Amino acid sequence: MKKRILVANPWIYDFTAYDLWLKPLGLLFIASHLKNAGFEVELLDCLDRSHPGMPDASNRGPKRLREFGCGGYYKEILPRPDCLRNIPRHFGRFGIPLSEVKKDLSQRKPFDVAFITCGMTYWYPGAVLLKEVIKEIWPSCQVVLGGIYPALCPEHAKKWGFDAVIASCDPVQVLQEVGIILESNLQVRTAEEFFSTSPWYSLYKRLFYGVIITSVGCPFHCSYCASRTLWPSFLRRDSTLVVQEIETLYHTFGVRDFAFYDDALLFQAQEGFLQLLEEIIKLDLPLRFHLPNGVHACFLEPQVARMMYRANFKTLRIALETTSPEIQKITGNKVDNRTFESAVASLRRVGFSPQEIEVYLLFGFPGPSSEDYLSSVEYVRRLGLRPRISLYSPVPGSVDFEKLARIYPEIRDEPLLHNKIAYLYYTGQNELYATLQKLCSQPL
Ligand code: B12
Ligand code: SF4
Repeated sequence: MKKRILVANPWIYDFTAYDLWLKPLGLLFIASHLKNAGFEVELLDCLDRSHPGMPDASNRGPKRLREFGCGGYYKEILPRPDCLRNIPRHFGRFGIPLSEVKKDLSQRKPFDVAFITCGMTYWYPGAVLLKEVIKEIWPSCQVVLGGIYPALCPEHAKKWGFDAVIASCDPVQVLQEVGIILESNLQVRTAEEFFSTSPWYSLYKRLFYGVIITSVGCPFHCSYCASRTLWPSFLRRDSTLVVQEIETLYHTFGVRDFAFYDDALLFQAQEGFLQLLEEIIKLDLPLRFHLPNGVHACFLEPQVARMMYRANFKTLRIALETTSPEIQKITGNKVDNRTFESAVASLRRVGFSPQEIEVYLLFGFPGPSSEDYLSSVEYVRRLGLRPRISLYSPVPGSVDFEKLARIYPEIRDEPLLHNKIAYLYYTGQNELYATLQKLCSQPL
C-alpha cells in the first residue's frame, strides 16, 4: 500500500508577520511530485487564513493590500525567548491556534511520513513545535524537515530530533533524499524536470491569491543575500506552463491576484518574461500582478515597462537599497542612480503613477552611515516617489553574514538573531530607523 503523506507549513514565530502573498511554494512543488508518484498526500498549512480554525486577525493590514488578497494573521503573544528578552516588542506565534491544529490533525487518518517546510531561518520554533505535535498524535510517523532553514543552518536544524533533515535547495538532491525516505524513485533527474510540474494548489480548499515563479537563481551576488548559495545557477521555467498555472488558478479558485517569487524576474526578459506577458495579455482575464520582491532597475527597459502596464501590474517595487555609489559597488553592483532613474522614467512614461512605484531601501546592513541613509530617503522623495525601508537581517550563506559573525559570533548559533527586528534592536539602530520612518511618512 502506498504511504500516506502529510505536507506541512508551520506557524511563524516573530514580532510581526503579515500574509503578503505568502505560500510554501517549494513544498507545493514537492507535493506535486509525490502525487505524480501515486502517494496519498494531504496538506496542513498553519498559515492558511481560510482554515475553519483560524480566528480573525487583530491587525488586518491596509485596505489596498486586502483588496489584493493579503491580510493579517491571528497572533498569540508568547514570552520572549531568552536571547530576545531585551527586544521591546511583543513576540508571538502567528497562524491557526495550537489547539485547532491539534484538533484538525487528530481528525485525520494516520500518516506514515510528514514533510515540514521552514521558510526563514528564524521561524524554526514553528517547525520544531509542529514535529512535536505530529509525534504526539502518531508516534510512528516519520517527520522530515526541509526548506530554507535547514538549507542555511544545517547543523542547527539537525539538533531537534527530526527523523531526517534535508539541508539543500537543490531540487534533484531534495527529491533523491525524499525518494530514499519513501523507498520510491521520484524520477527527477534535472532541476528543469523538477520545475516542469506545477505546484499542487488544489491541496487548498480556498485561495485568496496565487504565487508563481518563472525562474530560480540570480546573475548578481550581493553581499547581503544568500540567493547564490541556495540557487547557484539560473534556471527559467517554460512560460507556457506558467500561463497555464495562472489560467487554472483563475478558473478553479477565481484567483485574480498573482505575486511573483522570482529573484531575478526581469533577467533576459526577451527570452522569458516578455513572452510570458504577451501570453498573459492574450488571456484577456481580469488579473492583477504584484512584485513583493524588488525587481532589478537595470532590466526594466521601456518595452518591459510597457508590457507590465498592459498586463496590469499593481504592486511594483524596485530594489535601490542605497544611493551611495561606493556602497552600490561594493555590495554587488546591481544598480546605480542613473540606471534607477531611467527605470523610473520608463515606468512613468507608460502610465504608472508615482504612487504605484515603490522603492526599496535597505536599512541596517554593514556599510552605510546615518548620512547615507538620510540622503537615500531624500533622493527617492525628491523624485516624487515613496521609499519603502526594508530592514536588513543577517542571512547565513551571504558575504555580510561572515563579516558580522566576527562581531556578533552568537548569530552563528542562534537563528532567532537573524530576525530583522531582533537584529535592529540588537545592534542599537532602532532610533535611526524610527527617524527615517518618520521622514518617509511625511507628505511628498
Ligand atoms: C519569495 C521570497 C519571499 C516571499 C515569501 C517568503 C517565503 N519564505 O516563502 C516574501 C516576499 C514574503 C519574503 C519576505 C522576506 N524575505 Co524572502 N525570499 C523569497 C525568495 C526570493 C524565494 C523563496 C522561494 O519560494 N523560492 C522558490 C521555492 C521553489 O524554493 P523553496 O521554497 O526554498 O523550496 C525548495 C527547497 O527549499 C526545498 N524545500 C522547501 N520546503 C521543503 C520541505 C521539505 C520537507 C523538503 C524535504 C524540502 C523542502 O524544496 C524546494 C526545491 O528545492 C528567497 C530567496 C531564494 N532564492 O530562496 C528569499 C529569502 C527566503 N527571503 C529572505 C529574507 C531576508 C526576507 C525578508 C526578511 C526581507 C526583508 N528584509 O523584509 C522578508 C521576511 C518577511 C518576514 N515576515 O520576516 C532570505 C532568508 C532569510 C532567512 N534568515 O531565512 C532569503 C533567502 C533571501 C536572501 N536575502 O538571502 N521573501
Ligand atoms: S539581492 Fe537581489 S540582485 Fe542581489 S543577489 Fe540577491 S536576488 Fe540577486
